[in-house]
Amino acid sequence: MHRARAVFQASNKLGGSERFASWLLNKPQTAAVAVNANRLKSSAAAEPFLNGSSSAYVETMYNAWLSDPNSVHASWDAFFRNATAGAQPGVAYTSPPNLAPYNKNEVPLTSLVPAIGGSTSISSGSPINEKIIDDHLAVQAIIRSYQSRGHLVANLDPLGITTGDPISSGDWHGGLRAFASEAVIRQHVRFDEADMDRVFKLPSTTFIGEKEKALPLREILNRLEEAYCNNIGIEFMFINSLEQCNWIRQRMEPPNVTKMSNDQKRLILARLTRSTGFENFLAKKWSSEKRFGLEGCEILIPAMKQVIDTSTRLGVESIIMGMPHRGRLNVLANVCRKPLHQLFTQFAGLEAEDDGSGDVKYHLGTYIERLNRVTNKNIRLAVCANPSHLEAVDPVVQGKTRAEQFYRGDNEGKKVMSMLLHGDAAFAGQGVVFETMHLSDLPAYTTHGTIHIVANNQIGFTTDPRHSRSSAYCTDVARVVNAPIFHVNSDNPEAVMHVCNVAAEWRATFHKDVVIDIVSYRRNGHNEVDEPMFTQPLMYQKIRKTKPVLEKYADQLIAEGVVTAEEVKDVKDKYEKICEEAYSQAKQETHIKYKDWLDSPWSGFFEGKDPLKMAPTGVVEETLVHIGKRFSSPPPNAAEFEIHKGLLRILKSRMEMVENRTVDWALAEAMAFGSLLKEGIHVRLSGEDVERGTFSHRHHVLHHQKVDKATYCPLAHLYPDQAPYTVCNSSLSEYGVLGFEVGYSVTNPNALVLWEAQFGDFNNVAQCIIDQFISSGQAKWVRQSGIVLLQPHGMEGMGPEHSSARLERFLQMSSDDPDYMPPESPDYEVRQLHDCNWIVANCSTPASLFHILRRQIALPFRKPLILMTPKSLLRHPECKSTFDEMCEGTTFKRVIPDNGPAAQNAQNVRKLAFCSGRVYYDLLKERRERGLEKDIAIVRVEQMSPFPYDLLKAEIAKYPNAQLVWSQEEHKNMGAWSYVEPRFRTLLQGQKAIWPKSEKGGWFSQLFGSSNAAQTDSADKQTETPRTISYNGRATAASPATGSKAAHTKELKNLLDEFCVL
Ligand SMILES: Cc1ncc(C[n+]2csc(CCOP(=O)(O)OP(=O)(O)O)c2C)c(N)n1
Ligand SMILES: [Mg+2]
Repeated sequence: MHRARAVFQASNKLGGSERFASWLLNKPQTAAVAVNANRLKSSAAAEPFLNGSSSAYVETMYNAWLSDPNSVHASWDAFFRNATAGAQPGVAYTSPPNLAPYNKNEVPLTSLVPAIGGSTSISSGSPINEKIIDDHLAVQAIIRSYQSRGHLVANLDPLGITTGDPISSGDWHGGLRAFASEAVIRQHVRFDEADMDRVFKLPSTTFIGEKEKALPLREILNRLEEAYCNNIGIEFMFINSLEQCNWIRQRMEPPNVTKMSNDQKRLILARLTRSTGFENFLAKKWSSEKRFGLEGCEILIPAMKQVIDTSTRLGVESIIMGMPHRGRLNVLANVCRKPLHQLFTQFAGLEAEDDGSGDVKYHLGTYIERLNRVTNKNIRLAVCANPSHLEAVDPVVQGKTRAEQFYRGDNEGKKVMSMLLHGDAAFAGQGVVFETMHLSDLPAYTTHGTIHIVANNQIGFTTDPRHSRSSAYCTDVARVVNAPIFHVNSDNPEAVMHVCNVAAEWRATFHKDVVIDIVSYRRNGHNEVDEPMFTQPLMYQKIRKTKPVLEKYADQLIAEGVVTAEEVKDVKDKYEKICEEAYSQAKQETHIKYKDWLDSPWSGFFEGKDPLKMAPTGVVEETLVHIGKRFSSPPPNAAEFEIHKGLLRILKSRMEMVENRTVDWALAEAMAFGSLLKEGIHVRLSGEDVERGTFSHRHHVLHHQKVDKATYCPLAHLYPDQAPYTVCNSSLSEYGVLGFEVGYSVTNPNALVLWEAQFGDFNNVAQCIIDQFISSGQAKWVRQSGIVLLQPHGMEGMGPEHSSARLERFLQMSSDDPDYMPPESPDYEVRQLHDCNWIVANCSTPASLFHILRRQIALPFRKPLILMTPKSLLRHPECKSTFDEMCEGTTFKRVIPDNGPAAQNAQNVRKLAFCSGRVYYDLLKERRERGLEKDIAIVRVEQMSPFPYDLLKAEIAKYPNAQLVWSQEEHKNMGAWSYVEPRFRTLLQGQKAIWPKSEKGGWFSQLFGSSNAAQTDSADKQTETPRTISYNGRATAASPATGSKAAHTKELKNLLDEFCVL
């Protein structure tokens, strides 16, 4: 053992006192501590027990003592107190007082000394034996080293191709590496054979001994190797909580922890048989179809089922899952137990019976409620539909999980949990993983722990880990949230099941994220028609020689006598028969139904509803007054609750508005929210700085100026029986948070979920969620969402990124056909809304805001609403509405006609300008200042998409002699122009023929029948003398806005000059 000590000491490059000083100086310290440190340094150097390798131990003690003197033993406390108080060198140490029982975290000095086999003990009163202390410290250091570094040498790769020498090559990020323990864990310590049989006391931070308090060194090393360097590699020592570290050690260190009963082994084998059999069956029947099979990681299915079993046993009733392409069909079939024939019909190329454009089979979601036969408890399983965009579904799953927890009152996440599956390349490469992880512990976003499973096949399409990440593991992102990470070799099914159990228990105990990294391989190419040998020839040579895990495990269990070869075959044949029967059943089907693949059924929401009937959005005045007053009042305990003086002024002016029966933007928004809350609709507003509002206009949370965290939210206290109101500042994330809110919004149709972008085009960071989930989600997955995106938008000289929310992009993605004018009918508005993919609006009045928000809930279905919101209008004196525009009988105005002198003198109006949003107020002012109120009419298009053809047609007809212009403040290649222009053309010139006119009548009557004949005529008549619309606005540009204030002003002036030209 002396060599151990020698090497250990050699590794301490500095002598005891220097080293002591160095760590003192490296730590951030208060001034007082820093002064004392010098004294401590000299004092320490003179203490007989402080030298050599023990200084590392003392360092730990001192650090602990600095942060909490009670955390170290009384003798250390006394020593550090004396030393820092200036005790002369050599006298700072005092004998320990009477040794009271130790706390869990304390390590008594005596425990360092062997009780068995050792010859000396400090408790006997004899001088401290330096060698014994050093030897024990060395053993402790080894134990700790295994705990923190054992994973580096664990045998994790079923292919065994991880090679390399990290020490000489310095290459730590070439994937998983298997290195000898000596090199990685015990590099500073060498043992003689004679040391191996010496017995050492085990510290309280290890559980390898189970009931044994001391073990021979040989046994210590064996057990550590088994726990940390076998088929499981654990990363957990970075976790800040000692309790959590001990919890993991307790579950991973005792000998034989992964041992399973024969019943458990048979269950694993049966599940593995199904998982393998499913892929084999698909490969046999549809050999050239893409299915992104699971071959090489078939253990994923038993692993997920194990997590579900353990979690249900611990009280979970609902699990929401998100996963990528790999093995998805297998998960649906064997984890969710989706009827096999439904899955097989997806391969038959059948047409869909219901609406929508559908999606490829390995993106579809599902929802199933069933009895878990292992736990005999009911369980609900949902797999969220997702796009190809890897990891994009992560925040969506979290939002959905959070919502389900919220609506069930499951405040601690005991009943509802999420499980996210990842590919190794995507988990490391996609930033949204990080964003999602960072939501995991935020009060308004936590789902109280997610179980992440990485199907780590050590490849991403054709790229291997050396080129797909700079981190040692693909899971390193999880370290930021202190999630333990269990790497496990997929060829050891029992080890995999053990970590699944531990992960599920971890989640149930600590309600924090955990990662299971199943290290496996991909037997085929990226998909079934890909050739992997082009790019990974050596890896695939190895794979060809590797037996499937089912075979290996079956052989193992046969050898152990747990099952017979006949039983193995029997289970396999039975499953194949089930598949064959489902295959025959699938052949009978003539259509597929997208509804079978819905992940969030809204039971009861659609039933009995007229799909074209909308509830009124106006409310009784009393409600407006009540909400307005509450919203304008300080907290009821105002005397004790001190709010900011500026806020008192804001509240006062709000109250004055209420008394004058008027509202500004913030008040209208509050009244929309408040009236919905009164009706039992949960409202959730989330986004960056939304509580106050980016432009300091909202103030939904009032802060006590003297008491930390004391807040008051008026909208949460409007009525005793109101629905809950959630307003929450989010992390600084768009992609993650918007995804989260989309997930939230699809859970409960009776909720208004809003996400506010900070301003300008920051929403484009969340483009994937906008494109993949919001604009196309219903078409692909028949899943509706009423999410509202509030997008501060306006050209106000704030520079390129703070101006435009990129209205044009949202409009460009609107699905209403620019060449098709729906036939007029009394329910025109709701019919159009029903058929569109989303609503895009740019409102100009608080009343419009009020109604359009309420309309989201009044509709008998749900549609996303993209709402451009103002900045300067928040305080614009003219941007006010009266209660008369919001009371019973009033509705949302898709178009606001001119109601001034121009409208009264319509025949003589020379210009009819259409516009939307903020620019209206600039036009209004200019027209007034130039005395053109009789000559120019201004009509506001509040709802841009779906395009209000019916109302605009009437407006155009009202001004027969006016030239038509579209006025916008955005550049010509931006804003609404490219959207409205073809639609106005259709309105003015008639619709384009979809097919040639027939003998029997026009194309229009063919499409819509003779009742539309009048419209056909008028369209035909109009084509004789077509009116056209021209553009009034900024020129085209590459950047959304200029950075120069002067250029901005000039551009605006040009726009307004042009507007006034008659
Ligand atoms: C955001 C995104 N970028 C690129 C792709 C294209 N793509 C599909 S699968 C794949 C490789 C994924 O590798 P990994 O995450 O390891 O999963 P595996 O296929 O190995 O299971 C890539 C790059 C994608 N689907 N999504
Ligand atoms: Mg992969």
